[in-house]
Amino acid sequence: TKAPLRIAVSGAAGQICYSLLFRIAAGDLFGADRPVALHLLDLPQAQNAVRGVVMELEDCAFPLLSDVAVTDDPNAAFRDVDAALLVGSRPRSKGMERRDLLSANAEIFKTQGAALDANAKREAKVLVVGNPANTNAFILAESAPNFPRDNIASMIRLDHNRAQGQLAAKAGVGVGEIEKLVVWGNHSPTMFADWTFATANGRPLNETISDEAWYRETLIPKVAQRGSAIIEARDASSAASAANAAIDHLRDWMLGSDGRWVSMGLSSIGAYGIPEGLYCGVPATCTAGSIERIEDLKIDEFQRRMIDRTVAELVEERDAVRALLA
Ligand code: NAX
Repeated sequence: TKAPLRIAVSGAAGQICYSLLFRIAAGDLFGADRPVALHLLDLPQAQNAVRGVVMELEDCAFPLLSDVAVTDDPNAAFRDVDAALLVGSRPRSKGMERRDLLSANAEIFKTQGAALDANAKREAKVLVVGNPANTNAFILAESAPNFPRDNIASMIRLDHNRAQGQLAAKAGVGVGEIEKLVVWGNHSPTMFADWTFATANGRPLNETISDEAWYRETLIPKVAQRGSAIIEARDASSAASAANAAIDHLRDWMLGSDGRWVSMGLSSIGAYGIPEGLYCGVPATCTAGSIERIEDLKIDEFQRRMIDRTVAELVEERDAVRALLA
């Protein structure tokens, strides 16, 4: 049998991980012939709860799960891992200002960046899920100067999958038939779900659906506000779908996307007027472990306006956090 892939997962006691860890252990990430080992990271006060999750993992008797380690030390968690899913972050509590939220998370991702730099293999793939995901990924990268920036990404895949589901339903096709969809920008209500290049069975989607008003006034805001709609309905934020998106993102990245476009929060190289180094949702394809950015798309005036708006928000977050870290 093959050697296990080692995966660090932070926020292990939280609700996303209550779905994510079991799916990884079941083989949904790397397939049924690849054993996995989990390094579970959470805060000192959550260690007991993590041990409960480990008992349940044991009780599943997953044949692929080779071992599980539990720690509150990011240095131990990131040692020798092939991938890391950074799900844990500080949620907004009652009365907390946006500034306090940014600064609490900046501290977390600064510490984890230093630990990543000191301990992880340079080829490890790191996906930031915890919010504010784009800016947390930015801080992580800034705090890990010797770790390749392109091996850090932030998650916008849940928004991509949400848009894909809505578009398939509207077009009356299977979700798998939708291609070349892009979600640009911040994982926040300013995100831009863009159907301009999208196709259904190879045919342009804006011709198949042919309803510009629906696209602008229903689809785009619906995708942007889907997270709030789920909180409203469930009294808890999306968890199983977030875990699923994290698996989709990491699997495509490590095993390849088979030529399909995916949306990923990547460190900008300056394309589309996105400032260099900013973590921003953009289109890409992947082949086993490497990302190819799609950088030559022709952007129309509406796209320009929508991209500029979400990028402006990211720049504002970055500048606020830079000031806090200085
Ligand atoms: P929970 O509050 O259920 O769990 C978070 C866990 O993280 C807790 O166990 C907590 O102790 C732990 N944690 C906090 N600080 C930590 C640290 N410094 N090191 C290690 N662990 C730490 O949240 P959950 O619903 O699981 O969501 C986790 C994060 O994902 C949140 O920030 C949430 O906003 C974010 N999301 C991001 C999404 C995206 O698309 N990028 C979508 C889903 C989700 O909203």
